[in-house]
Amino acid sequence: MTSKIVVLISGSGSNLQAIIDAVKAGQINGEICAVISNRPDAYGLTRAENAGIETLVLDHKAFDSREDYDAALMDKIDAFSPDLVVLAGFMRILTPSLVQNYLGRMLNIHPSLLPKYQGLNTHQRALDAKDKEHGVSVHFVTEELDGGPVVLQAKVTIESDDTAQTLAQRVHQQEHIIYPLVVQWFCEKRLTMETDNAVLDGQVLPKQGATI
Ligand code: NHR
Ligand code: GAR
Repeated sequence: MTSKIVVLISGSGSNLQAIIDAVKAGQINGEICAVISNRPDAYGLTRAENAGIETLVLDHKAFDSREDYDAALMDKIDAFSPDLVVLAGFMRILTPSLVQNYLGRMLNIHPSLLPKYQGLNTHQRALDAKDKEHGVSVHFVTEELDGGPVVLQAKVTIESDDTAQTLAQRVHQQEHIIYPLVVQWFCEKRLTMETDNAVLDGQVLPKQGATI
């Protein structure tokens, strides 16, 4: 059975593109049935249109509260009855009721080696802390922001002349490798979330996720 995927974005959508390409290449046994953006000007919408994928904009500015916004968002997502919801640079914190509704079938990519640097401005924070390495994590979404079980991480060595921009660029290259791979595992039914653990091929994954 082909898995149905809904992708949520806010911006450029380069991770969305990597997943589109992996579906097209037959690497992912899934179908992206819709791309939803909270920002009307997100370039990822154009990427989706170019790939012939249905797009929807649900602008958070048109809603009075997060609860109202998320209720509307849940309606839009549920209309596609997806097996998997993928956050790909989606920049709105989600309410507990929305997260509960998709528990175990919602993934996020976060640009840090979680549990380090939850939240925003991760590249600058890694530089400010004089870290030697940085990276990216794919995790299941739970109510705790960037706190759900990690599935896979990729590391990037920090160079002495790195800026937040140069570092972000190298992290992005890794993102485009690991996110399609994790989506592939999920669609192959090899990956599940069980009581706050990520499980791959029947094995509970360690806190830092799988090793590839
Ligand atoms: N929601 C829950 N409940 N749990 C997670 O793990 C989530 C989530 C929603 C989004 C992505 C996340 C990231 O990878 C994500 C994970 C946005 C913010 C944020 O502060 C923080 C983390 C993430 C996404 N957003 C501001 C807000 O008020 C808005 C910022 C903006 O619009 O630019 O929602 O880092
Ligand atoms: C990615 O670097 C992703 O890790 C990050 O936003 C970028 C989106 O890029 N996500 C977050 O910071 C979530 N808060 P993209 O739109 O080109 O995929």
